[in-house]
Amino acid sequence: MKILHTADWHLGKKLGNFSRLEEQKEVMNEICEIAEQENVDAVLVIGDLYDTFNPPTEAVQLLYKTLKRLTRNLTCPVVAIAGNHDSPDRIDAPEPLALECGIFMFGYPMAQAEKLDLGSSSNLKILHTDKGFIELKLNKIDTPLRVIHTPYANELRLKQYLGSAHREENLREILSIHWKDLAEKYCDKNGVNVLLTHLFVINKGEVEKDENLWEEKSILHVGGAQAIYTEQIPTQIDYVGLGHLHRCHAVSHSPCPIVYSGSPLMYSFGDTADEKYVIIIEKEEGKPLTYTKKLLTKGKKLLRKNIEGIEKSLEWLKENKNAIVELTITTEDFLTANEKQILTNAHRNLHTLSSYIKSETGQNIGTDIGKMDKNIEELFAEYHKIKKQSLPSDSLMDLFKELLS
Ligand SMILES: [Mn+2]
Repeated sequence: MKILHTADWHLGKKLGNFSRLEEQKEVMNEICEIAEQENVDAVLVIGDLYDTFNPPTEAVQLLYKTLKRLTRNLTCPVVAIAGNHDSPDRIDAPEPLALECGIFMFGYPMAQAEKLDLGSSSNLKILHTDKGFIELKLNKIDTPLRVIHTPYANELRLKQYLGSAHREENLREILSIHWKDLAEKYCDKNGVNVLLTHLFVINKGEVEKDENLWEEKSILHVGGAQAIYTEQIPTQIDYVGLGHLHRCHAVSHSPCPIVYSGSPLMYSFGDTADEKYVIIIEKEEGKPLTYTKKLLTKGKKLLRKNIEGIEKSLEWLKENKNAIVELTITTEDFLTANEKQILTNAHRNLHTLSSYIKSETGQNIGTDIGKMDKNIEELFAEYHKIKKQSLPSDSLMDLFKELLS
């Protein structure tokens, strides 16, 4: 059995004024080509299908077109779940049409697919469904694919869906029990068992050692759901497919591979992973499951750069003309309108241009456009102080962070 795992497509994403739709079309095409070349038996898309709750029509069409193409005429089922950027209702809405095509879309954590007959023209069959679970008979293989699916929901909602809103236990325990129940009921050695979720999953032992995690954590964890530990994964599971973090990496290989495929394109200047991948999972009977990363080659790089002086900046812009750029120039004096014009004209995808003024002693005496050395939370606090003559309260700051995440 061969399965393709991808996530965090963020269709409809814009970066300032830059639409990423053309790049997204190219990379969607590339993902379809890989699925066709590899002749995969199923595809998993693990959340953040769209970038916003209300995506543009073009993004919706690109999603439907891509999912439909991935099913290769009812021979390759696609399971897609909602991420924190998706409106669960919007993900659920196409269900009646999607099901007929072999596309299983789950917007809510306890969603259960209708157990319909896909007709005699396809070997694809739904063997079992339950709340948060589906078992499929694939086109060419007798071994069934079991999928435990837990789309994103914030902590409170996730607890509500799992029927435990009033209980004191933390989300971790409640999810563990939910997963364990499903795994014990449906997942034995006679099938391939995968668990899909769009949550923040960490290996408790590793987290202090991994510096990259801290940045991601501060962005993604706040206001969302509690981090899930790898030790909560039921032992029956052969592979955990994750979405949420945009860097392709395995969180752990115990009790099975627990893997973030990452996004197919670079979506933020803070994204330190400039190589993007999809994952191909392989499970042969009687052998342990393996997986490989397949490089994606489409889309622009996002580069954040500090350079001293205009000439060097122009040179660097020329060398990196295909990237989308956030440039800070250190200069002796504020940039003139003319200099700004020259720099802006030198690059098609100059997303942010700011300057950093250096005094003779080398000290910063002011910044020009935007205060790029401050983070957005500090800027928000300053803005609030100017508008309301006071610093924002903790609860307002929390709300602001949740919106950011
Ligand atoms: Mn995402």
